[in-house]
Amino acid sequence: MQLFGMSVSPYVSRVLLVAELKGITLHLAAPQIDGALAKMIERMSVLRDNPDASLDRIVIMEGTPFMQTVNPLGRMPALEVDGRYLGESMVICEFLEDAFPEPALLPSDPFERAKVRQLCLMCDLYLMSHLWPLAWQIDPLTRDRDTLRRIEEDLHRNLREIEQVMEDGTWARGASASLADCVLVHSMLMFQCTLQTTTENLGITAFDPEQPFPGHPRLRAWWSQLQRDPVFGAAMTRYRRDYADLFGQLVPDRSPASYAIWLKARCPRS
Ligand SMILES: N[C@@H](CCC(=O)N[C@@H](CS)C(=O)NCC(=O)O)C(=O)O
Repeated sequence: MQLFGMSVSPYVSRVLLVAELKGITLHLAAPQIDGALAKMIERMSVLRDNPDASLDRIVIMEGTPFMQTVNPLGRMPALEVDGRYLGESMVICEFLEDAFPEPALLPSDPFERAKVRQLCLMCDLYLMSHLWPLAWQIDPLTRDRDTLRRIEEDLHRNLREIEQVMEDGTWARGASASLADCVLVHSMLMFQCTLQTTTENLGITAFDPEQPFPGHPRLRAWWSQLQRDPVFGAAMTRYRRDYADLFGQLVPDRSPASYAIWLKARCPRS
């Protein structure tokens, strides 16, 4: 089995973590990624010379003929299984759960299974929807304090809602790691890494690396316990390193202005 995508994608890294917990060997392939990165760097230099240049929407692998063959949306991840392809990270995670039941990452009780799925869906549908609007606020030229405050309020509301579905203890739900932990941890990391590219985390305290999740004690306890777990802790370190490597390639001077150019090159607002 091969997984197509890059580990900095929280959708890709959740699948990698599920595979690791189950002891499955999953080869990670990032087809055409070097060409796509070179193209991105070229687009960034066009934008630096001509900030008003209008560029088509391109994202790292989306739209490449290969990715569209393996996933109609052209998005990562896609999983290859005996020459067949599967898209959507949650579907891939559940496929791995069905095909490799041990150790179980969904509880056996149907209601509890549903609660784990509820957490995954809440994360993808609501929390993750704030990521790009937040990233756009990194551009100091177009930053809008009101928008930023609104996003922060929404984030705290979503975190509170997620916390209400979680349980006290080491894991998000139940007595052992589940799909919910794999999904939540990488989404939270993506927010944290994105905000850490800015000074003072853009003033958003929710994902502060030193004091994360203020006002969300259950999430806070969960996060610190996960960091101490050998598999989750190592996955968190790996994700942070991979994000820093990619960001370092694309925005070597790490300035907010260059980051804004990167955003524009990656995902121009039409
Ligand atoms: N719902 C999808 C979302 C996947 C997704 O949006 N992936 C992003 C990367 S984080 C992507 O492939 N974007 C296009 C690109 O970067 O080329 C899933 O869970 O698999």
